[in-house]
Amino acid sequence: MEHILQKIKEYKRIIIHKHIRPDGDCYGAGFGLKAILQETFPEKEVYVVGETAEYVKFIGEPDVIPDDYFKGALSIVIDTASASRVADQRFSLSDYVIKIDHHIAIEDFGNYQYVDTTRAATAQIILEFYLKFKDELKFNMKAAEALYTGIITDTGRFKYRSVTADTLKDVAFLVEYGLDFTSILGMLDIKSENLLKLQGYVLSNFEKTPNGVAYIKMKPEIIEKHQVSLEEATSLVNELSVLEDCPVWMLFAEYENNFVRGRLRSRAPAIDKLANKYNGGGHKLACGANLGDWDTVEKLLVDADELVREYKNSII
Ligand SMILES: [Mn+2]
Repeated sequence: MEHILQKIKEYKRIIIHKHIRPDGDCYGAGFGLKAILQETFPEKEVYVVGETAEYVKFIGEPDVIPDDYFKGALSIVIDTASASRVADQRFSLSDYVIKIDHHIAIEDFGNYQYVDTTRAATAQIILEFYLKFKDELKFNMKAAEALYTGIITDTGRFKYRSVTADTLKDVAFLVEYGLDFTSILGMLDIKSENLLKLQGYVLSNFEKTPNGVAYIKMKPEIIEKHQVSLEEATSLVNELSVLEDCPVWMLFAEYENNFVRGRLRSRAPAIDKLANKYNGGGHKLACGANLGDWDTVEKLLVDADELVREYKNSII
């Protein structure tokens, strides 16, 4: 972390990169870091690049910057395990690249990497970065709101096993700082009527494998019929998290060029190896998989079903 602070001090222009298909954590960590750096070093230029995400857009608006801004700049890539998932690939034009992440490392990239898989969110790492250098860095309410949003979205509102006492101690700082966490939770819970109806569709139309993998195929025609974004539609994966006999649940959808991806979730058996087999990865209990077509979904479901069968046998 000393090295990261050193590099931040060294560069005049700092560009923060989210990952493609941004989530609450990369938004929160990115805009949280931006707020801290802008508050501390008003003479520096700090940008956050990459796509927008509708449900967390209250945190900040990504910057659109020309190619020549990258020359001589410091790029900080957050919450992204592999180079191909970095939103705005122009980080390769930067002078120095730092990766800050909490995912299981699947690929080395950049000049310096700070990866801590014991942290529930990248936003938590950014908060700890601030707390470590409290005497040198400044903080503001924008940073507090962004980092809190990152932490609660990546922990399912402090529900996942990734939460530790440290997570709560770190967040205690935000509460002491005066953060209105109730209003942030309220903003995150708001859903459009269309999305609420799609939620109803998911609950009525999910399927199950024989041993207990619950899944929903979020086909393009369903998304179109409900007039929601792909991002909103795929955010419904955890609607299936509460089924008593299904410790693993998944959502599949078509992305660009009809490429099928899956969101894989588990409350007990580790699924990261399964995700690796299907060109994906992430955390032990929450992964993405790059499947390509719907036939491959069927293959993954067979493997996932076997994984759940073995898991259920192991606990009897
Ligand atoms: Mn994250």
